Amino acid sequence: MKVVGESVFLGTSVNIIIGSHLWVEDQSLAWIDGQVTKINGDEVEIQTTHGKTVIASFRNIYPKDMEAPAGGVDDMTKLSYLHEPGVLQNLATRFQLNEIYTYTGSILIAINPFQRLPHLYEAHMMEQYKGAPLGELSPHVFAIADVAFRAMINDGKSNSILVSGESGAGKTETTKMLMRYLAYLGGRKGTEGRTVEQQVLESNPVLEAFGNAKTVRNNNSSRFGKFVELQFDKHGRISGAAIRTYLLERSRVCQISDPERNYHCFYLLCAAPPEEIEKYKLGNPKSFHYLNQSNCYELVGVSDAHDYLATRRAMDVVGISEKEQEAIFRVVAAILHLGNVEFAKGKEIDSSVLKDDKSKFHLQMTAELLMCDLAALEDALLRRVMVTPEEVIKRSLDPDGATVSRDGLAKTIYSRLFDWLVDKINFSIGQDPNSKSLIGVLDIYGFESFKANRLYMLKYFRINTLVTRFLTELMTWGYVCLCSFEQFCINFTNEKLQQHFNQHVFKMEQEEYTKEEIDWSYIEFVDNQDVLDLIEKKPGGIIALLDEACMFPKSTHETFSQKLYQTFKAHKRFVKPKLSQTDFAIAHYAGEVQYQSDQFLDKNKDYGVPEHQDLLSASKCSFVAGLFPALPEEMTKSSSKSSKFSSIGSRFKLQLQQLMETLNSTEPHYIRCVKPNNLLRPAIFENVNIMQQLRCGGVLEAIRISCAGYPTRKTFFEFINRFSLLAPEVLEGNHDEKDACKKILGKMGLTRSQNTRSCRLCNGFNEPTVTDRTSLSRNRAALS
Ligand code: AD9
Ligand code: MG
Repeated sequence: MKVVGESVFLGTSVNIIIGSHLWVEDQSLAWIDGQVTKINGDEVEIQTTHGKTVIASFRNIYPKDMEAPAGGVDDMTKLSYLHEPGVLQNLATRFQLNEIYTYTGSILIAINPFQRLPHLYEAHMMEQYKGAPLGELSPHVFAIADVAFRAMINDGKSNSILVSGESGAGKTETTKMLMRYLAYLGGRKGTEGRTVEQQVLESNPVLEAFGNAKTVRNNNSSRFGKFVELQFDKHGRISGAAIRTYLLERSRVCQISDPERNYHCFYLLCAAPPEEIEKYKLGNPKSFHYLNQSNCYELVGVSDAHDYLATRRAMDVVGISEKEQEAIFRVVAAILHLGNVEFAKGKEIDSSVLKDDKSKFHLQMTAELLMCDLAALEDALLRRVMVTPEEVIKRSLDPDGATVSRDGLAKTIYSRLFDWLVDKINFSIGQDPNSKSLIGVLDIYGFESFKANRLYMLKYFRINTLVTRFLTELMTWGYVCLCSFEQFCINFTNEKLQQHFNQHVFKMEQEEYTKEEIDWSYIEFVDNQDVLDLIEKKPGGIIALLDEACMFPKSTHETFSQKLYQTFKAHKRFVKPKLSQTDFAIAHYAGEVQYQSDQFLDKNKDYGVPEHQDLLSASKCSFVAGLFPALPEEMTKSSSKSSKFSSIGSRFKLQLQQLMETLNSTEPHYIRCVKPNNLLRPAIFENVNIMQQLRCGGVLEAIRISCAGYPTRKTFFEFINRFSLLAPEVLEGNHDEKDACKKILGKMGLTRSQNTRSCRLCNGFNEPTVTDRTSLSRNRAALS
């Protein structure tokens, strides 16, 4: 047949003829396949398999591999044509067969099946993956954990596994699976009692009860980031662990939007056995303001009563005593009662009083449960101490001010409680000071570009519930973007992790080739250092300017936004949206995100209200007092009775820096979780949605590099160590390692021409310019 056109993809030329099978872009399906029926100059007419006739230019069509295996390939680098539609098609084919895991080189892509697939995780599967070389068995999280474990044992180096993906993509489930497998490898078999690994595993349900909630994207969404460090002794047994958490979403404690829920623990406690309900004067969750802002109380397939008991059992395992558990749930109950305290206008201007007897009852319950003084609690909610150069005065708060004070107290108590749990778990699991190697597992929120709070909209747009519901719906589907400070921090995290990914996969790869003088057609990637500078540079970055604004009493979000516009008017990653005077947008690596600055100042301030601090540090309950340790005298003196400002943004930045330092000292492994649909249902594969996630996660770039590069490297010495048994004679009197390696290869009949390979990303074939060191590694596979 006559060749009449040529398409170029990823640098490769492909001939197009009438009848060629192709992929062409489609708005609703991302890619659609079809056959060429006509060619007119630069354009082709395609009859798609969906019965459409489409005209497309050569630039926008990609060849379809008609010989691709029916079940897809388990490693994308094995695809004959490496392009977006090929990758998508491969994932879709596998997903249909419930093959949810696929490699792209050494990166694992995990598509959330939204259904239990028990056969994948049974004990015999763990047995199978133990020690199996990567790629020998079907792709699996166990295989990645196994590689990390072997690398740690063999090289004595710390490893980390970074699990990423958007909300609901399956990060936490994947993390739990990884930890189960590592506990299996590094556990003490047959040991009685609470072992380190049991405690590590049981820390999950405890932290989930207090740090997870139902959101529109995930019924069990982690509202905090988590890095679990498993420490191993020299025999490869788990000898300690440390859990670090990041940025718990505090606002959820007092503000939820339909159809989301507050943290699970509140509902669990409301479903506790009757004696406890009676003791804490609880009852129907619908009677509590912090829970009834949403109409969602129950989760399909979840029994809160069962989970309450399971959480208590898990608490036993992680070493939280019966007495401490009682105090924890007493504090949870106190927060619910506190939320029901309402305020009305007082006699004096701008003052407030308790609204009614119901409020008085709840205030009394709060004081009883927190074991603090009732009058002091009321005072702490209704009045603020003001320090002027002349005197210390008590200023009354109006009902709005008192409500803010109440919510502030609830948030502070809850976040202290969460931090206490993390500290307690860490303390009781214990650290191994002698451990030389660890495996870190990171489960942290993915990039967010479309989230907003319904209450926020009600407050700021003064629109009715129906409209809000509609807008929420749109936001869920990604059509309306209203991002606030939390998303800013989350996206900042993802920029950091993306840079880590870039540096590891791309830069290091390129540098290595340059060092070895390998002819390497440089693959371009977008470096995001400029976005990071925009956010975190000190001085002058957005976080620094925000801190400055927070410390200056007259600042408002308007003045803060103006400062941003002025400072970054020429920054190519900063955008001032046309239709707003206070929003700003950042061109993130994964796309542009518009942030609403309205609440940035408030959310960045981590007020420690001294009245709240004093009240609770004087609690008769040692647990509650322990959550609010008295500040050292000099600190109390220097700040007098004013609210102390500490910046959440800067603290988070520091935490991230520390995390990056830890990660940089480890050998990383990546798992990219993908959410196949927004309905959270099995067997639905939404092409456009998935394509976007693959782009955001750098998966397509990673495919390019793994395929074009040389993924495994061994030194001559390692090669000889491993393969000299095939030709022991070459070592006799031979002191040149390189020469010895050549001879081993020669004896096995592997000549240099066999060491070169076709590179589907470059034009034609690689020249045999690969250095011996690298080509030897290729032959390792051939030899074994
Ligand atoms: V979030 O950012 O914390 O909101 P994650 O952590 O990415 O999110 P999660 O692991 O919680 O998502 O998974 C969401 C839900 O998907 C789970 O509750 C399971 O119902 C479901 N899921 C995820 N992975 C698997 C799996 N491998 N097998 C079966 C799964 N179900
Ligand atoms: Mg999670």
